[in-house]
Amino acid sequence: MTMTYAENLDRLGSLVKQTDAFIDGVFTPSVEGRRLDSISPRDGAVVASVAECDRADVDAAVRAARAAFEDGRWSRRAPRSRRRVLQRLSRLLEEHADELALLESVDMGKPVSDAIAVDLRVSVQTFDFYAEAIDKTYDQVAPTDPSVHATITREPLGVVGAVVPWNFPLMLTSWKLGPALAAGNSVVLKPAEQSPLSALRLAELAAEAGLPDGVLNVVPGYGETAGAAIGRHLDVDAVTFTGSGPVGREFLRHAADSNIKQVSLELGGKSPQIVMADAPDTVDVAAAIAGGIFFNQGEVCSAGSRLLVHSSRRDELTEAVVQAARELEPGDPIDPAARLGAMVEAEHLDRVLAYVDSADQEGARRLIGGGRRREDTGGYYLEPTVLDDVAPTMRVAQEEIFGPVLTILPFDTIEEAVALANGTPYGLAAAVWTNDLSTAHLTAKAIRAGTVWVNCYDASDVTVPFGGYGESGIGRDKSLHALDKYSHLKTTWMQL
Ligand code: TXE
Repeated sequence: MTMTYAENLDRLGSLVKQTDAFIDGVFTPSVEGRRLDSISPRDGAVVASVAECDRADVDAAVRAARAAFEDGRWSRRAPRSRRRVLQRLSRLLEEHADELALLESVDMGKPVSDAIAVDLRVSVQTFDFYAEAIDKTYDQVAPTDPSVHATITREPLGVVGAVVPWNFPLMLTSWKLGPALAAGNSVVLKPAEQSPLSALRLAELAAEAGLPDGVLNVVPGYGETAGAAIGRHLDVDAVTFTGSGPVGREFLRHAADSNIKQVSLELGGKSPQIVMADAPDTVDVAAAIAGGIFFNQGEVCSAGSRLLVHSSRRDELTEAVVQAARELEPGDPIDPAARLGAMVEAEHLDRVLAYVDSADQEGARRLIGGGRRREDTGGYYLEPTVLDDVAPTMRVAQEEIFGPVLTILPFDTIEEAVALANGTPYGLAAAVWTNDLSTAHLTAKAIRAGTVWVNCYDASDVTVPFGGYGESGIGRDKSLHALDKYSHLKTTWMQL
């Protein structure tokens, strides 16, 4: 990354290139002509006015996606040919990484350095991975009686509706689009109303890469209108969603009430970071724990929001984590020096502040944070916050806050730690810090979560699945396993 703060400020005026919906290969206003303002959390100013799609636009997008799917312009292409297009898209994302990172940062408030180092790097890798995978994936012949020949082949599902949130707009989009497109599906994508810009630019780059018209359609709009229209649509074969639990439930209801479309859900968590008595050096652990909760302003589904600490390590670790929080000052997200950005929108900032208030009222002790910062900018900045004396039943210990708020709960035995770790309806991720091999293995096995980190936090790679147990959702993103959720398995019997 070579960008400077001054250059980024300079580029803002000419940054936004596409603001209309993308349907059947054409950027187009919404049918009703309505528009929604995308507000930048860095200063509360309007970044762009974007087409606000509703049911009629979703209908048009699904029609285009269906037509593209049925005529085979993408779905029946040789996998090798799909590979080339997706690889070109990956190269284009790489070439435009600075621009896309800045767009992401302005639109939703994350530090631009993180957008480069994480969001763009991962998006590029994700398209590359599925491009590379798709012409190396073989179908199967079943080990049946020799008098018959039974094959198990994969077929694309058809039209996939992808509804994504605002915390990693481009990265989560690539987690859905990579495998869905590689497998031959057509997609109707609804970005979050808070962060529609990178998806529109992605669509433009996909067309430049050679993705045929109609295969990827982008319908910016609100959840209750455009999102629900995707969920209820009779001609959408599957919905892949990342977002809140209540909306995940809505999609299950929509599927039941419409065409039993396949639904996969990634719904967040309340992930524990368990520090055993024999954990490694406190300074290292504290730095990782702070990163695990404060990265991306805590607006991370796998944020390590509960620190479960053995009583013997409590005082030293608490002090070190508070010190790490003290060193993290929110800054203008488009300044490459910023390590902590702005909360996505005013309503969300209020929601997080209300959680901190609830902790005060329920008797938790605020060690640091909980206050707004940089209010004079008009942006939505919040100090990193650490809460001690948290009881497992408090709201801040049970519910996803989705902000830079760490809760501390002590324990005395490993059994107690595991019970606390498993004591929420979620099961997305967890970390265990210990120098004892058996403790590491036994705890990792006992925790009900889709990902368990040992002596690290947030380690991530496109090669491993990501998703949750319990109310954290259904299905997995990433890895070769994600191809399964965008493919039908067909059995064909031949009597010989
Ligand atoms: O999520 P929503 P919000 C959690 C996190 C956060 C809370 C609320 O705890 O504080 O959810 O965030 C679309 N039918 N996560 O309100 O509403 C919406 O337009 C169809 C966890 O932003 O779930 C957007 O595109 N779609 C999380 C997407 O759903 C609907 C990431 C997500 O918005 C809809 C984000 C409806 N009725 C929030 N209502 C994670 N798992 O990482 C909304 N949408």
